[in-house]
Amino acid sequence: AANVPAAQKSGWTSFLKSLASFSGDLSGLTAPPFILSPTSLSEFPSYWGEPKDLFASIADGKTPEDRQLRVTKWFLSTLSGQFTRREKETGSEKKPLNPFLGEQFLGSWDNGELVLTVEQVSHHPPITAYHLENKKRGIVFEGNCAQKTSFSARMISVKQVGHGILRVKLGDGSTESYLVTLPKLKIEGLWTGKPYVELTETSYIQGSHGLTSTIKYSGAGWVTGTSHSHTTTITTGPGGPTLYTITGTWTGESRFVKPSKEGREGTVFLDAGEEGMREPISVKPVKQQGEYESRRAWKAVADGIRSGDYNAASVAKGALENAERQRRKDEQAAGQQFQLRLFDLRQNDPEYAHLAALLKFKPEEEDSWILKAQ
Ligand code: 0T9
Repeated sequence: AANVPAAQKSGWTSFLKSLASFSGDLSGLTAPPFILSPTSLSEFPSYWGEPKDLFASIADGKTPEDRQLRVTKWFLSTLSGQFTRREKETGSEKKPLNPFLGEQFLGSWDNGELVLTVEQVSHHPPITAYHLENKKRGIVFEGNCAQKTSFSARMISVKQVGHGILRVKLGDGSTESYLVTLPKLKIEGLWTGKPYVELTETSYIQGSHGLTSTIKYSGAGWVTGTSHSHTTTITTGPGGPTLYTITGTWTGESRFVKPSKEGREGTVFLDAGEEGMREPISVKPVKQQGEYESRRAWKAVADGIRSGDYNAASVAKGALENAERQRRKDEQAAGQQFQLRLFDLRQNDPEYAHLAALLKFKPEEEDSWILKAQ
């Protein structure tokens, strides 16, 4: 484990051992300091908004097919922010802070043209709800995200539980919607102390007009293969005739290949590596934040991690966690339940049922609900 600081080698080994005998929710495991991130998982939905111009331009699509291409392009362009940038910036993936129940992350882009609202709606297991809206362009992306993790063959496998629904208001006043399912991921590089993410299997984007994007992920294998690759097809429904095939990497260039219509073959669909295509979210200074806002609540912990004062970080984290446990106890004693502040839980959402049926997708029980912003 060449990348593990000498003093933390035994801590890392015992962390890996604890992983081997653990599955489900990793958030509670104690990891050695060098692998801790000062950022809470509640901030991660901001990756959906970073390619803000591609998100806004979905509304410029003239036909269902044009909009399906635009939604697919926006989706692919979020992936390098979601899955490789942290590793690139800090040398490895790190363990994010585990959001407390009711934790909020609020921010915007372009002076409030695009607004993100996030609330942690469950602590155990961790579930995050988000709402991203460009009011001017009439586009909303809303969803929830949880993870199921297991450990096998030297890596962590993560199934993302949850989905998003994108809605776009059309010129005639009607609304088109898109179900966005989430890829599975593997966390590799654990034994060398330099964890990184690779995506696997397939995710989908199902439009209410019937078109389907199928995104197949692959990585570097033993012998062949390029990291962070995908092949995406756009078909008239699941398994239907192919209109477009796009292949490349979700960190760099993707091109149209055969079969694709309209002489697009060979042309560039997206360069996800293009500078300036993703902009980080703007968040109020901590001093102006509300008491449930992530960066304010975690400030002492994050400061400790950033400055290497792990003792201060762990004392602050303990204090936050104790206060949370006490809140739950108080609620229980008063016969109350924690009330969400920003989202409502909706079961049996008809729009979701409709899109899932188009995709011939049988949602699991835990994924059959959605959270809507209040
Ligand atoms: C939704 C994303 C998700 C969250 C993270 C698995 C993971 C927590 C969930 C799925 C976002 O839209 C996309 C990106 C990265 C995912 C994280 C990567 C990761 O390692 C963590 C897990 C919980 C760990 O921290 C594992 C332990 C750690 C030592 C490995 C670095």
